[in-house]
Amino acid sequence: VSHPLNTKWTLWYTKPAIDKSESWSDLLRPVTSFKTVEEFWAVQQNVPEPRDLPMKSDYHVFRNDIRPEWEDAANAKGGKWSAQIRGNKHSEINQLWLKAVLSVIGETVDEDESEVNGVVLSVRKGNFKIALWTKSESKEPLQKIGARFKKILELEDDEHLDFFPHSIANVKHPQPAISL
Ligand code: M7G
Repeated sequence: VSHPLNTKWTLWYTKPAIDKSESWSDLLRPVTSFKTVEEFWAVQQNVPEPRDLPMKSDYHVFRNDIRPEWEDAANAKGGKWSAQIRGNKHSEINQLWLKAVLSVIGETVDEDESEVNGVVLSVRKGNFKIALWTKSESKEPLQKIGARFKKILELEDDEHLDFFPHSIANVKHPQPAISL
């Protein structure tokens, strides 16, 4: 028996740059796609878990043929709900990432299935980040999705979930458009 997901999803990986000659497009690659719950678990069991990924790498899980880039037409007018995972939660990062991915591919984070394009894990110096990428930056639907995502990530009240439109992706110290 196989349980189809609403859409096909692709896992992408950004490998860390070895030197500055390597550009973003040299580093980002699709790993594999899945269309059913069973295929997802097979992928999950065969790729390294977040805690075993190298510094400066990312996982991206994106819907259909959407590339995990600001420039993709599906992302261009959207943004991301982004959370830093505190150091004392690093032992839980594998579980938190799994919960985030399940909420996205199971469509539980967005009841209308229309706003969510994908989810990203970033391994950075001293912290992990998890971000939910949305199709639009219109505030009304985003609030609901953000509130739900904050629960899924088990963030405390004093831990922020911040929304950044992709239009400011190149700003040095961007201010979030919304903060929950
Ligand atoms: P990041 O991972 O969003 O930020 O981008 P962080 O490392 O501060 O967490 C890091 C760098 O990767 C950016 O400065 C860009 O050079 C490149 N990069 C990341 N993303 C998501 C994109 C993208 O969507 N398009 C392009 N062109 N470059 C990107």
